[in-house]
Amino acid sequence: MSLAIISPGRDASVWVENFKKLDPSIDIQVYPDISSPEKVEVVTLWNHPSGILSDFPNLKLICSMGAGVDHILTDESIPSDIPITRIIDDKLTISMTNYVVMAVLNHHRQIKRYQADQLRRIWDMSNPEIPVTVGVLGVGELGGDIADKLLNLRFEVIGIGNSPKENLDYEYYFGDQIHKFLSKINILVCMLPLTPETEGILNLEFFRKCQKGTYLINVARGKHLIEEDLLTALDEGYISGAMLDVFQKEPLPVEHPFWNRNEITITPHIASVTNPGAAAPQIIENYHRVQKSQPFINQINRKRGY
Ligand code: OXD
Repeated sequence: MSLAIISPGRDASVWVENFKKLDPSIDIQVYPDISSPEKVEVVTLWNHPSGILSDFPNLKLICSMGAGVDHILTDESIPSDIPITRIIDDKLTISMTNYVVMAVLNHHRQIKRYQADQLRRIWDMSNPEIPVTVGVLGVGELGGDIADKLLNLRFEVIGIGNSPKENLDYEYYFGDQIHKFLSKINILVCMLPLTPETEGILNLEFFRKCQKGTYLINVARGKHLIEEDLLTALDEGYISGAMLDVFQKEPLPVEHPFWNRNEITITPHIASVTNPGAAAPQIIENYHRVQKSQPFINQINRKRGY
């Protein structure tokens, strides 16, 4: 039995090191040097070449190397009965929450305005805070933590998801109440998983339901956003600015119009980066569970897509 690592363009050696530390006996094959595909029962993936998993006739488990699994589910050649797991890790959650808290605070305390004032030596004490109500679109593992932490900082927070939830300390909507949700908030944080239902959800029709001046934070996936619609929504005033960590195409092409828009702050998909040291134990635990035919940890629901 062996574990294959397939993450083209990423350094796999740090993963191998962490896996070996946890289980020195494990046989690991790293793509593209897979010499015995028939021995591979577990694969761990990040942006694998589509279709490649059909090379492994004895595959029993697919592990994402990150929190998201959309990069796996878009490969239609993967048989529907193979379980898929993802990484759930406190460090990932903390980084993501800190990033969003930073983005909310930067907007609320107008850091761009004061940076521009500094350049022009302007001392302007008027209106130092923008009053905000933060809407979190998707309050799962990561979005739920963001909502809780913002609430602890005494922000007004409203969540929305696709199923009813109980015992939340903030107002929560589900189902088709998006209109009501958007009419109450002026910072929108997209934390949705990427599925066929959520792809392109941040589009012009959606933005036109927002209160004028809403600030957008997207740390989920670039494909949630129709990028040219954001430019129109900025021009129309529905969106006043955005902090974006994810893009339709990454790295963001140098000629992309977002680079020239002062209202948009860009970071290069660093909001929350998987730490192999923290993620490896979950993958090795699941590898051992394949050997013992036990249920997996952090398995996603393939029908739901997350
Ligand atoms: C992830 C990511 O899903 O890095 O882990 O985006």
